[in-house]
Amino acid sequence: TKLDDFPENFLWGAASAAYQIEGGWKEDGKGSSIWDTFSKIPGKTYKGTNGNVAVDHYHRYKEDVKLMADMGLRAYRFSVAWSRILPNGSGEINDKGLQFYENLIDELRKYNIEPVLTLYHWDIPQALQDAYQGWESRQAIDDFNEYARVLFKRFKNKVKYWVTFNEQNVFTALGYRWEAHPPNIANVKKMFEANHIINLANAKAIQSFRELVPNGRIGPSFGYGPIYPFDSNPNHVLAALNGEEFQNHWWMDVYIHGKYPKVIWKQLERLGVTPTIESGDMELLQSVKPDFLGVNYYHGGTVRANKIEFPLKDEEQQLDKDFEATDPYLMEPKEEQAQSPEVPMFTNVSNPYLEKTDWGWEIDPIGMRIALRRLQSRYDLPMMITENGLGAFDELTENREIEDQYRIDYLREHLVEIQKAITDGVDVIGYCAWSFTDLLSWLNGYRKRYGFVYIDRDDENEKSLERIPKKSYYWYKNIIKTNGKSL
Ligand code: GCO
Repeated sequence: TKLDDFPENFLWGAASAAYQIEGGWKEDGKGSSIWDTFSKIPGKTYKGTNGNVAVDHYHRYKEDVKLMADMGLRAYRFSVAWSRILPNGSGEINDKGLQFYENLIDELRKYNIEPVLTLYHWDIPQALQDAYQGWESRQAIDDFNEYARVLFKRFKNKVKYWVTFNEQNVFTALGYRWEAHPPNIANVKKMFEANHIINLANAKAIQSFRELVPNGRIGPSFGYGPIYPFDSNPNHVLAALNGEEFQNHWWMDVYIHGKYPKVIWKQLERLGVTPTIESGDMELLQSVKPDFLGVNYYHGGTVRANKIEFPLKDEEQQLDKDFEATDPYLMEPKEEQAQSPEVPMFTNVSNPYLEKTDWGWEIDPIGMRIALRRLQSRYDLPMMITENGLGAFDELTENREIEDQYRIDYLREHLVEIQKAITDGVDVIGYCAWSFTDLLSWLNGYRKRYGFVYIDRDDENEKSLERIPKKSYYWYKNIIKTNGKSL
């Protein structure tokens, strides 16, 4: 089949997050966030790296936006640091913080780059964590709403696209289950409670948005990956259905339909970890619907039936071992519970058909098309790819260039699958590659690079922080210029 062209106003973009690029962590009245605290706990991040300086975007945003403009970028997704706007989380507004984002937005608009503003990219103010344990308390719903309303009012005429929460599935799992992100907790019950509270915060902020920004577009960005069965054994197919509902629809159904999937709800009931539903909660969740779905796509997952009832065959042992470190949340009870109702719904394995990145992430461009197709069928909303990209060890050549052909290949293969999905009939409105410049990887320091623009710094030294466009920068520039025809 001949492929359809990308839509005329397709938002060719790139993305970032405040903590990963800004630096200026105490500048102009900014308060601390939970990441400012957590990254300083010994052993939590690679070589103790943190975002105190990051890539100094706070001071160099004009230079960065100029590079975007020279590239022809049509959209730039960034996040606002809540603790710049409300240093104590609520109450006093810090105008200098607002001014920074206003300057950034004005600079983008000067070059006709559409700002895509993320309200929450993982950095709740430390003051709210101290006051009431952050997302564990319902007070966070009102405080988040207050923060969102400040931004809605200030930027309603300058920003059309808004993202509420970035990868709620990722930050709640890593933060409340795996002690890998702040608030550094390992408690499944708390994870589900916090999730529910964040769902309510999401809905309430969207209510405010309808009132204050009637012509804007808002939606969450979800870290989505399609779940595949290990093979056509119906037991594995059923496990994949469980995985898909548990790892994806548990969140997305709430965003779009205001309800939790019944099958997973019953499983959580059996485990005694359902969140507390108060009267009015479900009505609030059902009262709003996003305008679009932000999809962060890196890879999917492959699962098999649980290994207690369906023991592994010899040849499956290695696939299983690869994933031992990342068992899916609570779906893997201890062996002694095997006879209880807590039979795991699925077991993650690695996919024998897929190559991996330097960081062990599966490379699966077709999964992008499958993702878009599944989400279009289930939710029927326009979609924006709000993240997709390759983390790699980029090395400067003698001429101080970056020959990142591997990144070009990766992005091109994913974009071709997006074009195929569009040809299939999926409504995709934009693509924000992750990321524009290199930035701080939350747990992996500065050596895991994603950007179109190299930053001269490493984990120990800030060095010159010079910006050096990579080969992929010029490649993407041409893709944008031809509206994808040169793919
Ligand atoms: C990393 C991650 C991030 C995420 C992003 C999620 O290495 O730290 O890949 O960069 O992609 O922050 O929204």
